[in-house]
Amino acid sequence: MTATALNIPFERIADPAVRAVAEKVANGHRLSQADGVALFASPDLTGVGLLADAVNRAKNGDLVTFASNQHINPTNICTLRTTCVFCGYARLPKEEGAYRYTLDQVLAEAKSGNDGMTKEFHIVGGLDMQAGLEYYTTMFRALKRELPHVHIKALTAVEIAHIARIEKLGWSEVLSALREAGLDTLPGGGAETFSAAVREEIARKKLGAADYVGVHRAAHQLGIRSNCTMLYGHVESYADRMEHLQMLRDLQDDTGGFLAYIPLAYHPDDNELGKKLGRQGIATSGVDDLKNLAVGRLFLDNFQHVKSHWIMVTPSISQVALHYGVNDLEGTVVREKIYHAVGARTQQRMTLPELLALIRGAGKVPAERDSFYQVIRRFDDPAQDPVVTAPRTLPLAVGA
Ligand code: V47
Ligand code: SF4
Repeated sequence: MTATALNIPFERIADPAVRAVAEKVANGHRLSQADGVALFASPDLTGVGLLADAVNRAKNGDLVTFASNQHINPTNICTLRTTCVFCGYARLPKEEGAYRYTLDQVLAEAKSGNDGMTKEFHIVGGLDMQAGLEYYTTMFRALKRELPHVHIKALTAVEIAHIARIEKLGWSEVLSALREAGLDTLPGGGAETFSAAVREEIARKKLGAADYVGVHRAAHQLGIRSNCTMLYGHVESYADRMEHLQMLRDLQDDTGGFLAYIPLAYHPDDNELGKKLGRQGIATSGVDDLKNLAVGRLFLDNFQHVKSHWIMVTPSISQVALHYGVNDLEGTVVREKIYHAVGARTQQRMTLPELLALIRGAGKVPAERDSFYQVIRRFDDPAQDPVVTAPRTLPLAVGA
């Protein structure tokens, strides 16, 4: 990627607290958790953004990448349905709307996708007692047989631990068996916010922070790369966010196995937590979305890539985020369900021309990447863009 020298515009940073953090960055010092809290607390959003932008430009230049990916959610049946109070996607086995795809349904969805453009399947779902190791190994083998060119990014750390528990196997055994069947990388979901007190309130019974990190460490040790996330904008404090980022940075120091960091904006509709907080219809603010991306970029100095999830924060905020430290956008997606079950009003897919227009509108250069963030093709010249005729938006399809 086209990196440049670090060039921080100190004169345009108004808040002395942000300027103090900028000094540390300029001198090559790592940020502390207190620095991160100061950035979150600062009213100088522009200053925080300028700093994050300078750091991102030094790492990634003007290039903004995206993947031709396709989300598949094979089951919404989940044993944690009543205790993950922020989730609107999960169902109990006999509840209305519960579904578990057969292998044929997974293959049909995989092939129905993206006019043959899909290069990555992003497969996540619920903790379903009937979806154990064989369900997923059979699925991955079939996907690789039918669509061998497509990368499989599948199963959060929480799902890996669930499969290990029901099969009475260790995490590494499960990961090895899945890799043998075709798993390429792990997505970053399931992290939520690591603080034990926050987890108790929003995700009681879910895999704890140390085990989330442990599963990713086990994957990295096997050579399986992964992403990581943080769910923000619910009951957590700034200090909770920084404790979370510290754990991610520490693991990255140890293994270098994370590909990207993706902050996930909490959506309050159609879930218990949203009702309890009186937040129905009130999503995270654009300011907080940008701050989370920028602080992630600044604190996670050992990450190359920070991704904005346009489905969760809207395409417009994702576009602006390209000036707040972000160098990667969630890709084409095709048919999103998890956030559309909790109030996301964004479209469920993005076509290539829409992604190109979004990135160019921010004055950046779009590039399609593979799942390991290697650039496949740059789109420097709009006159050379391929002609794409895919429809703009698919019908909303939550559940099966
Ligand atoms: O862990 C659930 C989140 C995640 C809500 O690795 C919610 O590239 C907001 O794994 N409001 C799963 N978020 C999604 C996931 C993911 C997404 C994008 C990119 C990547 C990647 C991974 O969805 C869950 C949870 O944090 N989620 N409910 C909600 N109400
Ligand atoms: Fe299940 Fe994941 Fe929803 Fe929790 S967030 S209820 S683990 S699907």
